[in-house]
Amino acid sequence: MKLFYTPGACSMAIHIALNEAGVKYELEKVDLQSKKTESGLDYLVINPKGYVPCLQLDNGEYLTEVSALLQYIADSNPSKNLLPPVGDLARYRVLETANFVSTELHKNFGPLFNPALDNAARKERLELIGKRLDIVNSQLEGREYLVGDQFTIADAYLTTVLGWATFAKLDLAAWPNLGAYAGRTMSRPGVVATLKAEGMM
Ligand SMILES: N[C@@H](CCC(=O)N[C@@H](CS)C(=O)NCC(=O)O)C(=O)O
Repeated sequence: MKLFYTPGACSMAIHIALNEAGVKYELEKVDLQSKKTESGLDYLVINPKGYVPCLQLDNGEYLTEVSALLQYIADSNPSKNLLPPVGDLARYRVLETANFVSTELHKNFGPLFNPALDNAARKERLELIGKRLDIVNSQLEGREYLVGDQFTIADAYLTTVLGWATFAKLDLAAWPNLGAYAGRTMSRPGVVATLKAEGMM
């Protein structure tokens, strides 16, 4: 498998899941401005959507979309318990949370990376993200991870998105459970290996 990624972007969730699953993979960096990969390939030929992540599977096919890729990696490595089995209610709790991270957090952070965003729009966006973080902070009350005591694909995704808080000048101290959680997930060997490989630490 080969992961097409951009350091620190949402593709990091896939990178974390691959490391947590303990599978072998290659990495190829994508420049999102030029749409070229580090080996000089035209990324738009690989993934016409133009964004990361994209995973080249062992059969040569390309698979995209964070949520689909996370499930693919978890279901291909069931012994790592990154996603409970079909039929187990806990599976749908993990998917419920991963979807929340995708649509309510990831997508709301996106515009903050646009330097043209004016201050009023930025403030409004940060307030909305804050309300969503209130929900996650409550979900983490008395828990190690988002769904119980097991690190899952939802945690791989949230860990990635929380990494954007510093850039967005969002102080996680306002959400004590989240701050403690970020400290826990960021010190997992699979996450540390990911951060190092992406040059983020
Ligand atoms: N729907 C996509 C969204 C992925 C996405 O937002 N990727 C961002 C990085 S976090 C990106 O590559 N943006 C560059 C672009 O859209 O050109 C998914 O879930 O995988």
